[in-house]
Amino acid sequence: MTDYCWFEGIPFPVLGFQKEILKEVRHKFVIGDEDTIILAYPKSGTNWLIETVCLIQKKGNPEWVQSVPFWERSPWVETEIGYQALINKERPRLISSHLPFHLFPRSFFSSKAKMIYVLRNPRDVLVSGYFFWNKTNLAKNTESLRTYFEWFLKGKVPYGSWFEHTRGWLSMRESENFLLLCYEDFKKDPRRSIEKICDFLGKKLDPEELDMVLKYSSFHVMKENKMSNFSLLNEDVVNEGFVFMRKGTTGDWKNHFTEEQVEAFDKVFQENMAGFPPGLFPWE
Ligand code: PPS
Repeated sequence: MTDYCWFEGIPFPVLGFQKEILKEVRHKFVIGDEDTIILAYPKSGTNWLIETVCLIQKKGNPEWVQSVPFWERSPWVETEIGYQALINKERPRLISSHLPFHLFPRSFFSSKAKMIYVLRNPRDVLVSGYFFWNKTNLAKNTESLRTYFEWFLKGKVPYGSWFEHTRGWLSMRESENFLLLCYEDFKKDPRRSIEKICDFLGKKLDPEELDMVLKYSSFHVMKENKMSNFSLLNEDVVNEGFVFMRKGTTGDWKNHFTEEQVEAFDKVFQENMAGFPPGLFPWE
């Protein structure tokens, strides 16, 4: 694929996106108070969270996550298919999105809908994105991590700049209806993160139910679940060698960045994120 679907200066994937729909999503889509939204910059753990929330809703019973693809359980509001599905879906709805703050449905900002936002070390997001987008026909491909690294720092990757995206959404971190989760914390202590999500959503699970949520949302179980591991994606979207459930670890960037890239990344991070308390970013 050669380019993107550009909307308001943000590059979106070329398949499944339309400017008219992106516009409509922002201005016309109505989010209800009872809806739950899962939001993340791409490659931050969105699908892990979708699986977890679905399992929490079913008290750990895996039947739903094993029989319905994740994009039907929690459609992406900004995609053509997801938008249509959500308009016709009964409420309360689970809604996924990677949209930046300023392009998200405006109705959300005057609603009581709950949003869970996942943040991940952008260095790992970069590496994950490099391996993902290059094996799809959704975005501009590059064979070299060096080039992808440059595109990422300039925001010339799907959904634009990580820095702008993150700054936008972090502005909501004190809001009552906003839960900030970190991929790294989720990895370190998944039980604690699941408990946090349950508290936020007002769901009470007994210890056995929580064990089931832990089990069925684990990397290895999700990797085998064809409703969650992207193996149902059409061949016109993905290329040979595509693996969605790639590593599921923290710090993989250390295996890929050169010393020069480590320094260049730190510099851009400092320039862009200096105003935030360092404790917000719990990664090494
Ligand atoms: S997407 O395509 O933008 O919606 O991708 P997203 O789901 O946000 O992120 C994909 C990365 O999340 C990892 N992943 C997990 N890690 C740990 N545990 C579980 N259960 C899990 N499920 C998905 C997935 O492997 C991608 O990260 P990388 O680093 O590429 O492995």
